[in-house]
Amino acid sequence: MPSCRICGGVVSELLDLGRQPSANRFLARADIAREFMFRLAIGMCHSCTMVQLIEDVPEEIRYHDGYRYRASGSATHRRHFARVARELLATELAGPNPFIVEIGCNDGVMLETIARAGVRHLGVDPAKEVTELARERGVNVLDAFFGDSVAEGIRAEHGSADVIFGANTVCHIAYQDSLLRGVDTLLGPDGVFVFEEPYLGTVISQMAFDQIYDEHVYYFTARSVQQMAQRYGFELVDVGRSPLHGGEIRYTLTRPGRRRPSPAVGELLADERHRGLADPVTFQRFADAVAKIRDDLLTLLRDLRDRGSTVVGYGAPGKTATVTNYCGIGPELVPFVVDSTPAKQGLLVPGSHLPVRPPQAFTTANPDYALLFAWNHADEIMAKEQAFSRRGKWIRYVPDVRVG
Ligand code: DWN
Ligand code: ZN
Repeated sequence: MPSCRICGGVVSELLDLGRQPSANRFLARADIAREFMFRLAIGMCHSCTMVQLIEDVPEEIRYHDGYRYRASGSATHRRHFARVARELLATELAGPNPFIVEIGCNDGVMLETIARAGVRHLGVDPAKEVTELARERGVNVLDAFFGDSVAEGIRAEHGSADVIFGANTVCHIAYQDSLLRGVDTLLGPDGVFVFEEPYLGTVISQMAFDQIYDEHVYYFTARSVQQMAQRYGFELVDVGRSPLHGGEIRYTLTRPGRRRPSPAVGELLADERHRGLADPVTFQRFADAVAKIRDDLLTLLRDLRDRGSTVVGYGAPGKTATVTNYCGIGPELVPFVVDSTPAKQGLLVPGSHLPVRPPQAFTTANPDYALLFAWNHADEIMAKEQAFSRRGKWIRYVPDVRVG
């Protein structure tokens, strides 16, 4: 039985999604022969309830210079992170000469607003292609994996931080010990560590099994985050909801006793107990529902193929790798997928090798059906693709398979 990365406890397996690639490692056809694959499965720790990958993928494979994800790739995200930045400027960064550090700043979609306000800031991210974009936005960036030694360097140069922020980053980092020691080193006595991440509660309620992939080492709940915080000398004092990625939770940690915990913490913990988010039975039901989605989606796509209908994939998020490799969806069922990210176009979806093309190819192909992989951006995409919606049909698979 694997042991927990956080507390060393025993981890029991909950769900196996089979052989899978690194989800955002889009590749050229010439690189298929040496493509990295691993067993994508999750388990829960009996002691601290942290849900985590059974096998993890080395950081260097996941976050390399050619990392393809652009956090500012949608108007929804740009608006959200500008709002987050304004909130921080009006609260935690309202004091004298404030300093904020963002772990995993990607292309600077959040720090851009902080920089424009003239506030001291530093983004830390190992993926050079995206940090270049951040610099072009006037953001100060350090090309590195955040951890305790990097934190010491930042503190020596800039002093302590009032805010350490992370978005869709903290649950991506296997070595939580070094990360939280780094936060301890860098954070000022009254500072806050704020991070918003995919929420296990949403993954379960929305059957969003495609949120499970190599980059997501941990699947946080308020309970597992609270336990982890206590282990490293912090206190969970607030939780909030974020609409991104189908519904995320924003956690606020401080040093113990520095802030009165918000009632929202107790309410979310109670809700999690009520929903059985640490109960293996919940996950057995989830695993059964995920298997049904696979069967229903495959049956539908095969029927459409046999009827001569055309299907094109819409959006190539990291989630696409999980669903296409788990279901065995290849180019014979979905000839290609379109995505607005230039860095992904002309490459193949990892593992299933669906070709990725620019959005115009969608209009040119004029398909009968569009399989919506970027379901968390449905509103923005529906607004864009009204012409298609009038004559074509959308296929969705989260929380169940439906056409409409
Ligand atoms: O956790 C993570 C979250 C933050 O983002 C990272 N590990 C990786 C990434 O996950 P993802 O790839 O699932 O993210 P998105 O935001 O769901 O990706 C959406 C994709 O859809 C992008 O590749 C852009 C594309 N897209 C598009 O082609 N047309 C998006 C919109 C809005 C569009 O109109
Ligand atoms: Zn544990």
